[in-house]
Amino acid sequence: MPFPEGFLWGGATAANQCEGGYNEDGRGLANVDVMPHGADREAVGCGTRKMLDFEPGYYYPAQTGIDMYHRYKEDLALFGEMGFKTYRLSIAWTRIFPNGDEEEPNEKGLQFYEDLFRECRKNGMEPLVTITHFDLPIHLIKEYGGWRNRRLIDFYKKLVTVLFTRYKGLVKYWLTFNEINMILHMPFMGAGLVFEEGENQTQAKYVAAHNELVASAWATKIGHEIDPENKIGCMLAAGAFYPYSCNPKDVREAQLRAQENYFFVDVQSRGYYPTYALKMLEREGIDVGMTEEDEKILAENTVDFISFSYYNTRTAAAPDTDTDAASGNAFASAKNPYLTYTDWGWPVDPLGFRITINEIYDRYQKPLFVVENGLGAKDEPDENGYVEDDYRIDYLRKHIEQMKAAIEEDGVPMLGYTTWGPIDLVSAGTGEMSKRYGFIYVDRDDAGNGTLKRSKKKSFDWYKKVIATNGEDLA
Ligand code: BGP
Repeated sequence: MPFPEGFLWGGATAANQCEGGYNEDGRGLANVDVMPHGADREAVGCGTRKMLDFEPGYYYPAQTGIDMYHRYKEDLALFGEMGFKTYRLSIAWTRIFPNGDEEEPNEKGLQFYEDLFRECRKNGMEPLVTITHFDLPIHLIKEYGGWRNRRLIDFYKKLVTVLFTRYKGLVKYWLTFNEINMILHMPFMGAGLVFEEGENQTQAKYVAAHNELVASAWATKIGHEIDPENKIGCMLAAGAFYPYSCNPKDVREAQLRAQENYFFVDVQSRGYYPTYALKMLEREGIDVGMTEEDEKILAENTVDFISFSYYNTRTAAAPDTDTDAASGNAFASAKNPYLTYTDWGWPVDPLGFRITINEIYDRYQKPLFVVENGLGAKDEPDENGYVEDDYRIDYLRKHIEQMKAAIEEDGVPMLGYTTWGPIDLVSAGTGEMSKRYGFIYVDRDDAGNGTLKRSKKKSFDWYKKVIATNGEDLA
């Protein structure tokens, strides 16, 4: 039997992509709330188009999400029916500290997540909690400049202290920052950075990254002190970089891109800056503001496990090589002619999943947790909301097979696997609803029309069987 006893099968969501209720029960405004659907979303997410409030003429999908704030009992019951052992969700920082720098937390926000965690347990699911999934109180951006300001470390410490204390015994698995490497690609979404004309963006990104890395290490320390049972992990947007060809120039480029990506986890897992990063920062003239205390905190508080999302591999070609471009999870890369592509142009590479798993385990030698994997596709529901989503089943089956091989044949220790978006939700990259990942269909379109009614797709029963057989029956 390849999957270990107690392997945590489940699904993953993020607060801002499903909760809605953006202004209820004292919740404050966050960066993720003001990312509109449509052409300007990317520029806002990248911090080059300043949008710190709702503006007329735009539609903001996070305001309502899929209304999980009000419907979570129904949704968790459906996850429970599929047999989920775990449910990964994130906390909206602004429900706990609406502005981010208050003295006292908002009780209604704390109560909401307490109720939700109890409901998880009632349905047989271990909560897996992302402390920050891209969200940041707008006030911390307006007042402090987002994560480029060291003071955010203290606000984050306060947030995590409140969370670890309040949910002691109720939550054991925690992730500090979702896809921490996303700072480099979507800096407003990943770190609340809005750039001024002519600003050195690389400098701002690495300073923000440093502050998040230090905050993450503090969270690990505080979490272990409050409850030694806590297991605290980091989270990487993963995907191996292939060289476009065996030309050493392409191979070197792939290596550089991989280092840029692994930098974050190198620090979180090993406890110090890797030499290649120190040299790069020196060359670029970047001072991240490392203090002696930072060094000590980083060194003494490395993560317990490594979690990551995997959607696709990337292909790197030497600069000035003439290649077609492919999209992917926030990273543009060269088009790999050996792969097929999704409706959104993302490569599909199940064997790359096994390659990525091995690469990460070789590098860190810590247990792995796959906390996102899935297919964003266009679904055609019938009049009852049923979708014959064989393409989704096929994608997941092929990926689970590769994960199985990584465990069984390569011996990689793995804690669990949560698919992205077990219920349709708002896409982080595009703000669309029509990019669907779920086993459960949600009646809502890209403009916010629809009843929000939930219905099971074909993949619902398939995944239920996969879990019931602990990954033995993938047919
Ligand atoms: C990851 C994020 C998720 C999620 C997923 C799918 O980057 O952690 O929040 O949305 O990708 O991406 P998208 O929603 O753009 O299809």
